Amino acid sequence: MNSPGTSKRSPTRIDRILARELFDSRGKPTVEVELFCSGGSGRAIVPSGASTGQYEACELRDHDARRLGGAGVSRAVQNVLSEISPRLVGQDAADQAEIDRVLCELDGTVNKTRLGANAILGVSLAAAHAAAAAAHISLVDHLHQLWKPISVSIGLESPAASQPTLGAPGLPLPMVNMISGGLHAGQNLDFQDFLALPVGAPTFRQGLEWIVDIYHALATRLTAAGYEGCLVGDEGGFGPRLGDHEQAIEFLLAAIEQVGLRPGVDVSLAIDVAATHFHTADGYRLNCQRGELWSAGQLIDLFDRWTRQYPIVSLEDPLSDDDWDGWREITMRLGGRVQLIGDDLFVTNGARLRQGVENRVANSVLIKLNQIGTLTETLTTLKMAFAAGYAPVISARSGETEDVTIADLAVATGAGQIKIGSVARSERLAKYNQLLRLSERTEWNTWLGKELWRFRWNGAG
Ligand code: 2PG
Ligand code: MG
Repeated sequence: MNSPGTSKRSPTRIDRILARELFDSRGKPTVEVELFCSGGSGRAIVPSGASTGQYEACELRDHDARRLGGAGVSRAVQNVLSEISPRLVGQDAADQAEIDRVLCELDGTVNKTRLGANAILGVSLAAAHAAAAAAHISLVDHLHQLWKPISVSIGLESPAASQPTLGAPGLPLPMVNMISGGLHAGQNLDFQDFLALPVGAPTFRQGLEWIVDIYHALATRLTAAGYEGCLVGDEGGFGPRLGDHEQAIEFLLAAIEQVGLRPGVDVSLAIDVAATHFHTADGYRLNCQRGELWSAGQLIDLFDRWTRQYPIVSLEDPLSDDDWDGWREITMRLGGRVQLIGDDLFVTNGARLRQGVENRVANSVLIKLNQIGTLTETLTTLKMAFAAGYAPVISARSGETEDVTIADLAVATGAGQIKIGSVARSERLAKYNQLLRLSERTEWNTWLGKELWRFRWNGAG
């Protein structure tokens, strides 16, 4: 019994919240939040994108040119300390929905421009880590408990949504960046990521080992061909100055074959086109094509041809985030046989995803926590994707840290796919390594990659 005058305190009661400015994998300042409950503490570091969509939640930076090129996040840190902390101390960190509701209400803007989505997400995720620690359970267990009861109805449910395996926990198929262009590598390729997917692997670990072998074979081939094979982009993928996009695809296919694997059967390809960043008022400007302006229709024709000619099973942001007509057309033409992922298009935002479902645009959605700014909103968008039959892909950002939360999130929600970057650089490997650790536990090690039979390429469409 408690002595008079004291009441028994819940282990998940928030006692204190700290925040600090740290640095991400590009050497840019970012926010870390550390949240202390009576029974345990947790912390989270917020990532940052380069090819960001215009509809993303606000990443609050200082814009004070006297320090760190204006990229400092001391205002966001201060917002955690002086506004968010006093409001949340005493609350229950285990009640994630309430924490996130309070955070959104306190901010009071549509895109979290007042306090900053970087401040808000840091607190939201640190609360989840602390609640798990205070309850003496792992983060993946805690996230699964948060995930299960979330229910959404968008009135557009697909029959696929009733499949029992969807959203059950398990290990995701990794979509691994091999060759980088666009804003991530600074060389001449317009399209951002050329990725490999170990769709025929019998286990997650085997799939990752294949990818590591392919990565090293690719380095050797690029170097032998006179390209700077070992220079890597922001996500650890190689950034050679190739002549055109087809060359990137051919190099990747040759590397897959070199290690004894079958393109399209064991390992398929994906491209993150990231078209928003080369879209102009007049059309899509392609440096690879001597600066020519292409229409959406011409790009769609190209992707139609490539997805018949090569084992490419997934295209992300093939058109820009405002090109709804182009998106509708590509979905009509390719959507029945190719995964079409909306990243900049949907920005993990439930309202934009709903608009996509209503307009029959895309068939898959990229999920990035910092595009929307709280864990609860992220989980809700993810549930919405399942309900609509849109395949979700959990994704890292090009600016990352040692924080591995997304690995646990992908397993806990059974999202089915994860995109972390390449198999080089520790901010990427930290997350793959966490997935390998989780693969040792029977309750989490269902290999969802095996169920993605649709990613086997049949060469014709
Ligand atoms: C993307 C991501 C990750 P960024 O476009 O999907 O590859 O890049 O974080 O720069 O938006
Ligand atoms: Mg993208």
